[in-house]
Amino acid sequence: MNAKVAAPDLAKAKRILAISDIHGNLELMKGLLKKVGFSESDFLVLLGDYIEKGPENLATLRYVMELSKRQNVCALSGNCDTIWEDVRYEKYHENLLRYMLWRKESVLNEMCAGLGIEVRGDMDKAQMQRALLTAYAVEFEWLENLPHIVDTPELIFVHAGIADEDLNAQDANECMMFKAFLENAPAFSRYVVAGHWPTVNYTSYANGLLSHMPIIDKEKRIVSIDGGNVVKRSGQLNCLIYADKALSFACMDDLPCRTATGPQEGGEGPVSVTWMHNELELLQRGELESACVLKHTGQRLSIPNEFLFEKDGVLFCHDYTNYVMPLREGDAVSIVETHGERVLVKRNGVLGWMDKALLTVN
Ligand SMILES: [Mn+2]
Repeated sequence: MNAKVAAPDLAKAKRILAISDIHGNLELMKGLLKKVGFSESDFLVLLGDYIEKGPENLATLRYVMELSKRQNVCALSGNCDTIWEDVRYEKYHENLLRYMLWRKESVLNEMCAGLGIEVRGDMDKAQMQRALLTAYAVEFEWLENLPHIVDTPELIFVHAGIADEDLNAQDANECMMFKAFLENAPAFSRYVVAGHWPTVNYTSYANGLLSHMPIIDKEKRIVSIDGGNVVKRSGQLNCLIYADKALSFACMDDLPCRTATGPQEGGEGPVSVTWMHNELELLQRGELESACVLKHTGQRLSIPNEFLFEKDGVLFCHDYTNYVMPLREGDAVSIVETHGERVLVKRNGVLGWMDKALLTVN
C-alpha cells in the first residue's frame, strides 16, 4: 500500500513540536506537553506507536484521538498502531490470540477487559474479534485512516523512515517499519524527523556512550527522536521543538530523581553494548562479573553477570555501559537501577555508573 501523505497548513504555527513512541505512557506524554507549554500557537506532530507495551494503551489512544481533532495536531501511524488489521482480517486469527496472550500490555487486552471478555487460549476467537470490532469501531476506524507521512515546507515527519524524497511513492509498511533509519537511509534535502528506533541503539553516534537524547545527523539531514520510552528501562520521551528555523529538544522520564552529595571523577574511554550489536565472546566467567569481548568491535570489557544472557548457545548482553559518570556535588541524576554499591544513573539522557554512597537518601 502506498503511504498516505498529510500536508497540514502550518502558516500560523510559531513552533512545530514532534513526539514519537508514546506506547501507552499517557502520564509522561501529558507531562511533556505541559513542560513544553503546548498551546494553540504550536503545531504538534505525533509520530505514532501510541499503543502497546505501556501501562495505559486504550486511554492514550483515546487521548490522542481527542487531541487530533484540533486543527493544530496531526497524528501519524506507527507499526504498533496497525493492530486493527489483525482484528479485522480473519487470516490472522491464530497469531492474534497468541500475540494477546504474550503481550499482556496490549490495547486489545484492555479492550477485552472493558467488555468483560476473558482472554484464554481456548476461547472463541472469532466471537472475540466480532465483539471488539463492534464495540471499538470508532477507535479502529481512526487508526485505519491515519496518514504515514507529514509533509511540511521545511521538515518531513514519519514514524520509522522513508526510502527517498518522492513522498507520493513511499510504501506504507516501510514508513512504519524502516530498520535503523539513521544508519541505513540516504541523505535528504529537507530534514526528516523519525522515531521507532531508540536513539540509544545508535552507539556509533555517541562516542561509546549510551544516550537517549535525540540525534541530529546534519549530513544526512535526519533527526532521530525516539528516547526509548517504555521499551527501555532507562528510556525517556523526547519532544522536538522547531522554532525560528532552529531545532531544540525537551525530554522527560518517570525515573526517580536524586542528587549527588559529592563529586565523582569520570571514567575514560567507555565501552557500551546495545541491542543489535550485543553478541559477546566469554573470556572468563567470574563470580560477580565476567570478562568478555564485544564481537562487533573486538573491545574487551568486564560485565556484571546479571546483564548477560544466552540464546541458542550464544552469549548476549542487555544494554550495558562501563561509563563512570563524572559528577559534581549537587548534580541531579535519574536512578535506573542499583547493583550492589554501584548505581546506574542517567544524566542529560546519558547512562553511567555512580557510587551509591554519593546519593542523597529520599
Ligand atoms: Mn515503532
